[in-house]
Amino acid sequence: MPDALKLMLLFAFLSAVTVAVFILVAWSTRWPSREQAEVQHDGYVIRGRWFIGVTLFLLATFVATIPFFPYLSAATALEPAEQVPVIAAQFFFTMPDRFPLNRRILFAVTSRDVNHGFGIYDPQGQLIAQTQAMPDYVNYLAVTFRQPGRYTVRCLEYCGVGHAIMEKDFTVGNIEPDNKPDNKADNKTDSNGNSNPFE
Ligand SMILES: [Cu+2]
Repeated sequence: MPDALKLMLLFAFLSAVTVAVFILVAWSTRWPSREQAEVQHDGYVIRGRWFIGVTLFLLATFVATIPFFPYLSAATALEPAEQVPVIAAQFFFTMPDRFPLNRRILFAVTSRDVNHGFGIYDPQGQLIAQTQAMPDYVNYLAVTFRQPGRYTVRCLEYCGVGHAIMEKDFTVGNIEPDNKPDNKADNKTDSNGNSNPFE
């Protein structure tokens, strides 16, 4: 079908709808008019039912989506976390190069100078977690890495001339989890024998 014909048909259809609406309105005025109080009463009834319907709908939606709230999983998945200090500074991050798989890591993020961002990107380049690095303040960010590979931390807040190159790579891989994840004070080395300078 040529475009011109399509346009013509569309125009004819919309015209027909418009004319039909006008006819409907004209026709509706043939009924005897109603008292204002009566119309108002009907309106209030509709409004009351609408209010109950919307309230029930919102309540049901709220209840049905509660399992998807991040707060719940954060509160229930309180397996022991390995706390890892992160210090941001113009224009680098001081933090370990390797992290274990499937282990809850609690990043304790602060800054040495100005405000920075601390955004973790997975191997596909998607942002999976982020917080702020602030001077004289520690923000905690819990992350469990479920996928091995190369991750990148990027500063997400403009912090000076070197902001654009402020990033840090780290590897998530098969580091043997130790048997005392909740007592890191006794365990200053990882499975490779490297000591963590922040512990
Ligand atoms: Cu920055």
